[in-house]
Amino acid sequence: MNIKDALQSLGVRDDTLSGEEKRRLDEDGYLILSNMLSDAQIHALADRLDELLEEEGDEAGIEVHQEEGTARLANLVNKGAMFEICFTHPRLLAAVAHMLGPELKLNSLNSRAALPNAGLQGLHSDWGRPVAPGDYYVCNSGWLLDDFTPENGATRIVPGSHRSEKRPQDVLDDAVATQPDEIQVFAPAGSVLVFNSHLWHGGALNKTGEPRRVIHSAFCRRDEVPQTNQREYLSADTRDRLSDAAKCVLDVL
Ligand SMILES: O=C(O)CCC(=O)C(=O)O
Repeated sequence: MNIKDALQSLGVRDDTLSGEEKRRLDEDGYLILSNMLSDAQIHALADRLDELLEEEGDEAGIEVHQEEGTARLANLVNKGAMFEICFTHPRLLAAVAHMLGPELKLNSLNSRAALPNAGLQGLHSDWGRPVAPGDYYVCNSGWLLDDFTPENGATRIVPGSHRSEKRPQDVLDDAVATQPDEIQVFAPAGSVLVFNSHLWHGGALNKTGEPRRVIHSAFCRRDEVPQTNQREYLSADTRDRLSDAAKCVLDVL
């Protein structure tokens, strides 16, 4: 099975996203997909993340990245069937295919909770160099397990900045400072923020007493080295459970 057949088999069609949604991805570099998770799914995912954080302790997130002031986990592909939706949902994959083209694969599947009074990051793009508009290599999505609010560190972005041919880490004197044209993305739990990873973005300060939790499923072009290479990481249990189409998205078929 090739990736185009896999996307078809997972339900991705030319009209899975509306023309307006595609336009927003092109121009603004992000889109909010509403009602992607039921309450039961949100609770199952959040409970599993709590369990994994407890089990993994100081090692949590170590496969990819650990970050002070956050609780991170990585390689969620292999840590529960409930995470499968984050790399097989047709609306998500349609958005990714619109940004990267159909020759895509999963880059990594991680979670990040901004802890109380922490979580502020510098604005960044997730690629090692500036790119020309339309020539995109990576995109990302945040599966909200908590409402994103003005208080709890909702992701900040600069709309349209994926077309600037500049990376914030190269051109800003202080990438942590609030930029005049930045906004924060507010949406209820169960929504997905899908965005071009060349868009200037970053975590914001969580001013509440509760963690702000999100799962990031990130994608890259199929010919790039992924952040978490499932050819090395995929467990026998996960391989046995996944459909061929899902395995194709992981590039392990
Ligand atoms: O969790 C967020 O709001 C954004 C996280 C992010 O951009 C990152 O970890 O690189």
